[in-house]
Amino acid sequence: MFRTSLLLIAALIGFQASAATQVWDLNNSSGYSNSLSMNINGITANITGWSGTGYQNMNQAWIGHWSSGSGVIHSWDEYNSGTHHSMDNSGQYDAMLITFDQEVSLDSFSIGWHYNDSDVSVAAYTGGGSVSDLSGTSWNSFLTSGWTSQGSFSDLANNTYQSISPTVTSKSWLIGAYNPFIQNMGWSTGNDYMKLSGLQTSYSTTTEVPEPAVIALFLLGIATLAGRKRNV
Ligand SMILES: [Ca+2]
Ligand SMILES: [Ca+2]
Repeated sequence: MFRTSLLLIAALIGFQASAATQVWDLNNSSGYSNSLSMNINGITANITGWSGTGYQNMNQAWIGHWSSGSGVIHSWDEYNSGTHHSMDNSGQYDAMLITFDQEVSLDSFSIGWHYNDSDVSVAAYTGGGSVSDLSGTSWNSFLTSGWTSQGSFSDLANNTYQSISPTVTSKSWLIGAYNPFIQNMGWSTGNDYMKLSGLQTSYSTTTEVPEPAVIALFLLGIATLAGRKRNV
């Protein structure tokens, strides 16, 4: 009886879901670094750059911070060769690995600058846990290493958030210049040059919402029944 009552009380407690959202600003002009760390309301994001030709293992690249967004630079040649200081797919496929300290939904992103074409691929790590190093992975083995495509987006406009509609939440996300190894859309490659200027993430919070009046009435009923039983 007591156990059944507890279960019934639990059923009367509601759960109210709400979403906390975060906007990560990748516009700054601090130069370039091995990684970029940010914190919003206790959530941390660590961003690293990765580049690879396709069949060889990727190498970590620098993140370049510019006033119109951040780019991925995998060599001094790239640093010094104009448009390649962006996140591009000319020569090598560049991408940013964003690792959060909790599972989030990557809901949208924006670019602040592009040259020529502006096509992007997005993936989420669905292998459990998180990933902060892609050095043992090639783009060719990417989808068999726990990563799942979350869509490709073409002809992006500057300073406009593009929705992603992800199918999962994850601690690790990847966003890169259009990459057919992530999702083959048949689009042109070698001509996409972009700087990533912003990310929007969210996570859901659930709060227990007891319904006091209903529970009080229910407990009163139980007490009355128990009293009757004793009196029999
Ligand atoms: Ca680059
Ligand atoms: Ca393209």
